[in-house]
Amino acid sequence: MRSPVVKKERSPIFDLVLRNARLDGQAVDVAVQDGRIAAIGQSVGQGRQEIDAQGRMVSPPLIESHVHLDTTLTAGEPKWNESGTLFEGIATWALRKESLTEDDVIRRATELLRWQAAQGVLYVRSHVDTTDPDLTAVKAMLKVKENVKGLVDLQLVAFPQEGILSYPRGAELLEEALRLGVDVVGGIPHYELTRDMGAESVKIAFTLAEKYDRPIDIHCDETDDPQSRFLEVVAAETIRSGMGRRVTASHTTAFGSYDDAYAFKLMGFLQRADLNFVANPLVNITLQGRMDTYPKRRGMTRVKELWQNGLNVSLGYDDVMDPWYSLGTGNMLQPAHMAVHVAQMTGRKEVMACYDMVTRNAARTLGVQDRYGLAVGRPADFIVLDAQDAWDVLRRLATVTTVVKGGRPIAEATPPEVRLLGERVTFQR
Ligand code: 17E
Ligand code: FE2
Repeated sequence: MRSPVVKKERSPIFDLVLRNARLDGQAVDVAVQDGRIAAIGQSVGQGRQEIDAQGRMVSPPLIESHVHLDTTLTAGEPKWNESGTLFEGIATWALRKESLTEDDVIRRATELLRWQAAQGVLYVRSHVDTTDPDLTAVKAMLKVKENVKGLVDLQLVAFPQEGILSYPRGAELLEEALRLGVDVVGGIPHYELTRDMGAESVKIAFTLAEKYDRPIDIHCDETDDPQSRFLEVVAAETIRSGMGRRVTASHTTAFGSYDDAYAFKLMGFLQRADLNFVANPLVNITLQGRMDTYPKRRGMTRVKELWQNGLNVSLGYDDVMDPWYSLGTGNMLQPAHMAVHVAQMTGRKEVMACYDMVTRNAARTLGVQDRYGLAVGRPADFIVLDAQDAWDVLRRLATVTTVVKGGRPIAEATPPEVRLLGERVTFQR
């Protein structure tokens, strides 16, 4: 493979120039100086280093809004999740946790972060299980966060997998994780032993968020049970606290099972709260619907309707090769592609919106929108994709051919070349 990175000698004025890229249908060059975007336009000056985008699309990096890096790369350990349910996943992870060490977590999480960075995923929000008396995964992930600085912008959520009130000292462990430096407060109200404990657990999460001045990201109503109504409690607490965009409700799959009268009323409250939503279509299409025969529910929140009602929705992979999902690569185009199908967002603008859900909407969820995006003065973090536009990216699950982080090329890839009976075929895969 011939590298698209070309060294230039003549009086360079920029550290790096990306030539002949496509942005909103226009051919542009992107110039980088001192790790920031210095110019975007036609025929900008020379760069010490130049990359030929060959007319391909340039985009801000992909963002992973919701993944579990402490559990990644453990599928089959110590056993496989045979039923495919959320609950067997939690029970399997509880077994794997017994032998957890910091080195084990650091090795696996770092490996996945490298896969992500190589595929242009440069911002990641990871949940980390706090229901462990030793907080082994928390301590390990805080080290990983330090280690990957400069490569991936990693946020950690203190996630009480076995409950805040239903696990021994669950609330204390959650608070200790925040004291140790975990960025975001989590919760799992639908898995608390009773409805009252679920509602109380949401209030505890908000109290901690206010005390430590941290955002919130709650695993909320991840069930097909239409009676699971903790999202309304999260909305009420968001309105009371005024935390708005600093609050995220993840999964909310029960919203896909609520009756329309309730869902319609709730949508108005959600708009008042103006919180963020994260859907995990790859994983929830497999975890949910498991107690249904037929018709079988899709087990995803109302992504299209949330988007149509002006709420911020982004997407997560959730799991890569762990007790909940044994497949996966970390490529964020896959959940976006699955969202198009599960949410039936097949209209032209709808497909484009699904790309936003793994880029700029996700920047809002993570609260990084002031340093994200292709604009002069922003950090020089961007990717080139083997595609014309966002629609084309999702149609073909396009290859990310170049990844630039902080003004430095950190990864490159060649799109697959398809041959038929020794001849080169004319379509692009
Ligand atoms: N834990 C949980 O409660 N739900 C999930 N989807 C995963 C872990 C992956
Ligand atoms: Fe999750």
